[in-house]
Amino acid sequence: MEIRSIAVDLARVAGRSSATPGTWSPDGASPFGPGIVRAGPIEIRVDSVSLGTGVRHDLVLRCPEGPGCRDAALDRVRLQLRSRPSRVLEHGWQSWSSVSRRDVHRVEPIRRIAPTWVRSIYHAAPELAGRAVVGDQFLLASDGCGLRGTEGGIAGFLDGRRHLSSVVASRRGVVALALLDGISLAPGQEWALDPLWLAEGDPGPLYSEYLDHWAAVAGARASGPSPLGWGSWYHYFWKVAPADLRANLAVAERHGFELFQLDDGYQHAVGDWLDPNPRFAPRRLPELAAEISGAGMQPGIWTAPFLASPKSKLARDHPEWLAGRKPMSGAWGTHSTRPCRAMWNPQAWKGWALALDTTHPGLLDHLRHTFAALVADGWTYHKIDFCYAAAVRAIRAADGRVTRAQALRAGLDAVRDGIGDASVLVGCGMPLGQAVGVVDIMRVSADTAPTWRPGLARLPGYPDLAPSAIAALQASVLRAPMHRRLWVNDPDCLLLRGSHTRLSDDQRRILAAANAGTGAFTMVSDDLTTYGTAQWELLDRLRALHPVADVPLDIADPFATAPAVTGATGTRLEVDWEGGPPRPPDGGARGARPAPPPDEGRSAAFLGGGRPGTGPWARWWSPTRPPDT
Ligand code: 9PG
Repeated sequence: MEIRSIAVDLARVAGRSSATPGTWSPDGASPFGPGIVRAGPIEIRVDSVSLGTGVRHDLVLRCPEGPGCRDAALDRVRLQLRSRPSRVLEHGWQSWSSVSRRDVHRVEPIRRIAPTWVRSIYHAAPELAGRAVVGDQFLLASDGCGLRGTEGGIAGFLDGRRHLSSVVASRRGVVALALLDGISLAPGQEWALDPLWLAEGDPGPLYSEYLDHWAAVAGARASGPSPLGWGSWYHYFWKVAPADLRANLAVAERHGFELFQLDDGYQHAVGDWLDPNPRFAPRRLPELAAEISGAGMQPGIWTAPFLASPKSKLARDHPEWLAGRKPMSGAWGTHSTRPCRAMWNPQAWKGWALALDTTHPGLLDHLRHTFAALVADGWTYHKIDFCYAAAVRAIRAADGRVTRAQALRAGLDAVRDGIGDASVLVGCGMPLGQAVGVVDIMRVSADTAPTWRPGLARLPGYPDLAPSAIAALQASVLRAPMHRRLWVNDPDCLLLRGSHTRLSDDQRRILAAANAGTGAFTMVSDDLTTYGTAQWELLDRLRALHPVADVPLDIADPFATAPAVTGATGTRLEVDWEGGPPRPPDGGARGARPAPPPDEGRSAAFLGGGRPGTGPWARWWSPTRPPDT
């Protein structure tokens, strides 16, 4: 892939009559290349250096001295690329967003009628939802690149600290967007974009190489812990009570769990993380943390640091910490009287939750103190959730001066400051680009559920995001190469229970194989007192093979119907979550090495369920026997 042309789009600014929307493009049709390009009054310095198989492009915007770009609000930088793929990986913005293989013309127009706040939580550029196939942060193409257009390729930003980014694919080609959110530059000011890496070749190897470069540039924390854990959410949900925790804690202790994580449901209101609700008040949270460490496990707690309920003490005492709602026109502006709504959760939270303004120094201080207090209470493992809220389009105190990416990163840095370097940070509902280098573990999928396919409660245009095993499985497999490159991948909890479930034995075995094959970060979220031999055997097996499974992973061909995920230790997962009719043996298996016969007897370790041709199936095996089996 190469850059063909560049343009800077300007935003409308409410109340600033001098600012006109429009586009600055370079004069004439000069070919794009390193050096200085002038677009309208702005200068863009381009440095291109070869990096591995591809080329790294660094672009620096500069506003010259003088009145030229005064009052101009920069909406986005648009880089038209020379490639025309027909099939790409639609890689969503945050943990829960869609990750799916798509033909570029399959745009899901129905997403346009999803409410604005829904589109805003799944996409970096919600206005493109239902209008184009987009890869946020990066786009992987199966074809359409190279001289003859037969090769695959990738266009990906190597960092996300400066701005959000989207790479748009259509029949007309590929456009990489740096989303600048209306920032303006002072005369003489320079502003660097996050570096962009462009490469052509086999999509599988390119995907891994891209992640290596991204991790290096962004300073990933990829060597953190991967404990065997228990979480409260997928069995007890928001009704979790201390008695449930105690019952599970006793069993978890007997079985040598390493982590015990309390999820949503203990707090009085979203936003007030140090105030428990009446169910928890008598036992107080610090006592609970002490009980968990007393049982030999790390105490983990869930929060949503960038959200607040309108009923919370935080929202009442500090209305100035709430982000404001953008006017419907989409114009940028600095005033709003209405708070920005970032989630509607009638069951768990009885209504709306509002987005917080992480450009506000007072809120950042509050976050540092709150998280330091939680650590002082004994919680050293933090699952921070709904983090996209700090980066939805909203009006923030520093509006016009920082991008949404910078606002989110400021919030994340405050949380990390509060918990310190030694605590474990897990991102959830988290935009990927801004979290690299801050989180140790990252949820890489939508929520799981004890049903294979999504139920009827599906959002139009987003059927694959409704809680289900398949929702978690698909994204976790397609994002497997991020494991131990950007962070430890969290493929969401493994639900092994035999009651209160619609998963069959076979489906649970498929999920266990997929857990092993996507890095083996294992959290269960069942009532452990109901576990029988089958559950404990499967869990013991996963635990035993953890050392060989928890390694950097590659996908031979991300576009294959049944992708093969291979580990540096020789492990191999083959999985087909849709489980269509049988295909010819090499159907879609371009680039894959021939598989050894996956029978249990001949491999040192084996997990699997289902059979090709009869529905969903998975098999995972390792050539080396785990040390303690
Ligand atoms: C707690 C849960 C669990 C879970 C998280 C996250 O769009 N939604 O309404 C929506 C609600 C909940 C949710 C995701 C989306 O789940 O992924 O593990 O912690 O919050 O509330």
